[in-house]
Amino acid sequence: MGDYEETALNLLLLGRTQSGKSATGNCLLGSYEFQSELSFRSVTEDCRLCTILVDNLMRRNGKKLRLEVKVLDTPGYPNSKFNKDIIKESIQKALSQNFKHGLHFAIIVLKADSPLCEEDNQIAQLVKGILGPEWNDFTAVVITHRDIVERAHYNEDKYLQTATEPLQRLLAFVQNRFHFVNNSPDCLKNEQGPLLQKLMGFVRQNNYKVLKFN
Ligand SMILES: Nc1nc2c(ncn2[C@@H]2O[C@H](COP(=O)(O)OP(=O)(O)O)[C@@H](O)[C@H]2O)c(=O)[nH]1
Ligand SMILES: [Mg+2]
Repeated sequence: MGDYEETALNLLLLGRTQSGKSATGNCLLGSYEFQSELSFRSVTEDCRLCTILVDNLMRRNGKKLRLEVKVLDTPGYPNSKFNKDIIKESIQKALSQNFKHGLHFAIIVLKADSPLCEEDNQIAQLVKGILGPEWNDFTAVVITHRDIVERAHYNEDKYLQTATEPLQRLLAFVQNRFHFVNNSPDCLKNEQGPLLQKLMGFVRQNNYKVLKFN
């Protein structure tokens, strides 16, 4: 135990149905814990927590860092079955049950080829409703389906220049904390490290602050 420095990374996944929330959860965990599949309706009906220990990500203070990654997956929003109040209530309950030491980041998951429009910018409203007035200090954006972007021969920066006004505003609000992932099955292991390292960088920039509930 003395060989390791231990730290936690507590994350909440939010986004539309089929944006790739559960697949991003699996990428963060480096294994297939969450059910992720193609569907016309919302697949994930309840909030679900998964935890994993990651030992080989980085070093801190001359010791290996042992990272306890906790990921809370949530039903898609807007949802084909439940209204906003029910979704919000179930997420808030799960947050206070599972993250007693606080949350590092809520991650808004967006699919690279689904533009964030004014009408469906409700996701930012939901995050605000759940996290409160400091929401933008504790929010990051993960853009899935990077493979689509690559197939179109865009690099990430050039692709973001094509982003809609609501997405550009959201990214500015969250101080440009974003990361592109490719959650295709053969990429899971390669994508986990860069994603976790990026998030740990955001945590450091935030001076390891957490958002507490209750
Ligand atoms: N090609 C590709 N498929 C993805 C990616 N992320 C998610 N998917 C697929 O998109 C579908 C929906 O993903 P899922 O994680 O279930 O979405 P959720 O409803 O937001 O939880 C699944 O078939 C995933 O395999 C990605 O980065 N690239
Ligand atoms: Mg899901």
